[in-house]
Amino acid sequence: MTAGACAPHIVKVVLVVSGSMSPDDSGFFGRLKSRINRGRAWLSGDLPTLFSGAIDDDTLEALETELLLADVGVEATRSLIDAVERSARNGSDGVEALRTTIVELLDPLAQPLAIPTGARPFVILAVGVNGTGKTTTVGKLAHRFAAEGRSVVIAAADTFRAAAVEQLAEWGRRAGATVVSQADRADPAAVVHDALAAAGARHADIVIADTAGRLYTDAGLMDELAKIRRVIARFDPYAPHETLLVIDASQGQNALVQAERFNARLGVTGLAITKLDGTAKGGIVIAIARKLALPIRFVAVGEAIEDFAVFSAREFADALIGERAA
Ligand SMILES: Nc1nc2c(ncn2[C@@H]2O[C@H](COP(=O)(O)OP(=O)(O)OP(=O)(O)O)[C@@H](O)[C@H]2O)c(=O)[nH]1
Ligand SMILES: [Mg+2]
Repeated sequence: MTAGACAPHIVKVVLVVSGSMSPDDSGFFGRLKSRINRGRAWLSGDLPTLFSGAIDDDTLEALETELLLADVGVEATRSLIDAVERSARNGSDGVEALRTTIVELLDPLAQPLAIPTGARPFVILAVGVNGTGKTTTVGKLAHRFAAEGRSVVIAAADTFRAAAVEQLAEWGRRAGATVVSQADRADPAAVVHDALAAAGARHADIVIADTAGRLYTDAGLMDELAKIRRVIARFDPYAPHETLLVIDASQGQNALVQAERFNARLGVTGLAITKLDGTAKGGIVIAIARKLALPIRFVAVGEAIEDFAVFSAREFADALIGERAA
């Protein structure tokens, strides 16, 4: 690495906040519904037919197959089937039993990311395997926070991909956030260090660090994340305040394994679940909730700012199952 590679490069962009910046989350869940499995919602499409007659063993078996195909996972599928079976015995509505059980499972984990006034800057570290949507999520988050009137510094700590810096510079421009970067192949921990120093000098509210995608099996790259965390902790022993794992819902059971492994190594404090559009595997959200009690902070159904929302258990269940009949 040349000496010049370590020189910090700070892109300062003027903050422009307009009223349209804050995404409408209720509209978002409408989009989620229309986009899951490209409009052929994995449950709502088939439920009316499935539950049109008496709920018998065949119905339950068909539902079980649907749930497993949607990557709900064996354990969560079992508890959902049990709930529907119980409701059938009581003569109540199977679809509503399914909805209630899904909401009961997800609701405790629908914990929005709270930014306390005490922690300044509040530090968010975005991690995950390659291509899950980390950089996009960091950009959307910066946009969201800026729209709320907070000052944001983005640390472009993916120094492997030159395009990541450009991607973030563009998001930074749109969000009115400061983007701190260094030359290609620079030490990501040094970029985060510079970003924290810049945030301190500017009294910024939030620092969001983007990191390169990595497999949890790559010990060297996982150590690199540990180093980034140590650098952050030198600024504030309680930071990072949020270790946000970004997972791609369309990867199904693989996403669950990623969550398990990253959590074991880093202590994940929140999840952003992306690419719920165009996947038949939206059930992975339920499997993750059942297996790992990790807060689900955000969900995404596309690349645009408005395709990003705070997770809501009720809205999610409605998107999967369809609205309650009037
Ligand atoms: N359909 C869809 N595409 C998304 C979503 N979120 C991100 N993408 C796209 O997925 C691709 C990868 O997104 P990035 O944000 O670059 O992913 P990343 O995790 O930063 O990738 P690496 O840094 O290479 O590990 C891009 O084309 C994004 O536009 C989403 O919710 N839905
Ligand atoms: Mg990236």
